[in-house]
Amino acid sequence: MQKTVVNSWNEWDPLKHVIVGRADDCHIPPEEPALDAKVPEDSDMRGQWGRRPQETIDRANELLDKFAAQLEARGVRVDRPNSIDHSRPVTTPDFHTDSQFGCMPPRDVLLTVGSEILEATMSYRCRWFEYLNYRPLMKQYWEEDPNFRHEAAPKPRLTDADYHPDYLSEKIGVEKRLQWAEEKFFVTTEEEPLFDAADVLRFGKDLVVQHGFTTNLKGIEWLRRHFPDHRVHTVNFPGDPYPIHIDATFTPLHPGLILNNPQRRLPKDQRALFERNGWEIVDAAQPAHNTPPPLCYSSVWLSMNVLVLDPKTVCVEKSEVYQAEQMDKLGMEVVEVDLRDAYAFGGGLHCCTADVYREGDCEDYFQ
Ligand code: ABU
Repeated sequence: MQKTVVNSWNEWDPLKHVIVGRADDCHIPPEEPALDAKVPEDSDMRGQWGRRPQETIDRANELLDKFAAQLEARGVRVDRPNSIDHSRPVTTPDFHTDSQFGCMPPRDVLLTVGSEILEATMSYRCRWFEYLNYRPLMKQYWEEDPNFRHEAAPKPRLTDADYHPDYLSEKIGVEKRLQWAEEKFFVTTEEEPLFDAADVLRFGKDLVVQHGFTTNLKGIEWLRRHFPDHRVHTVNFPGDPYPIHIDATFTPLHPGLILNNPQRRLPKDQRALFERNGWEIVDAAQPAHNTPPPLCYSSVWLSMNVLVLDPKTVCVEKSEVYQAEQMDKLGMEVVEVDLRDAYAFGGGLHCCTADVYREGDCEDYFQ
């Protein structure tokens, strides 16, 4: 096998090497502040925790394996994580939680910028050790690629001071949540830097980062200082009552074109950066489903959580027929991937992957 080279500067250049997650030993973690804030109030997940049913793990793994084989058939090298024991509790001097989460989805934990893979701080206690699922791969890449920079952001303490108690109430209501989103009052406080990698979109020299439940302003400032050669832009989406991870909200397809979640509304002043540089922001098609599948944290907008293989080719979940139709109209070749039964394990096609190598260099798309 060819030796690894780590290189990826954006979300659309030709993909040649990727990590695809596994559903092995995935758990629904016990209640904790940041996680509870994300679970919708009418969700079937409220009050449940423990190892996910084996038949759902097997089914999700079957789909993830098939997706990996589809990518390999298109010439993409695929690596898979090594699951740790997610039933083990996490205890630090600052907190305790009775189980962990899983090795899905890698996009939340690993941020690839050029020749660097950065392990995010994370903001859920149950995800504190999640990077360990990927350490065998990081070790291999480090040994094979002399230019690979393996970095880890400072582990956060995740004491109660990291979370606003207002979000701990059983019934908040969507109206109140939307008001808080408008005011940029999220469950995480500014106690210490926090970010999930899936809140970051890479546009070459520019990194666009969502401020929301899983990434705070200090986390964004940490990224700014860590990547001094990049411009880091903060965005937020006041139409999202449960704002975590930017990749079901704002999806660049190739230079000049972004899909936008029509419900979540990027504010006008934040659109300006894209519009004055000639980028078109197109509202995404409606999702094909009215509800997420059972025991799923994510919203129906996983429809737009697509994986771009190159500027003309995109993987779209098979049942998301409206999204596929829109991609076709936008001139993209659509690769259908059956993944809906794996959504519950942490997301869609973009979520369940993490870039290792895309062709191309760091370009400057904005002024
Ligand atoms: N991890 C992406 C989930 C975003 C959403 O629920 O819309």
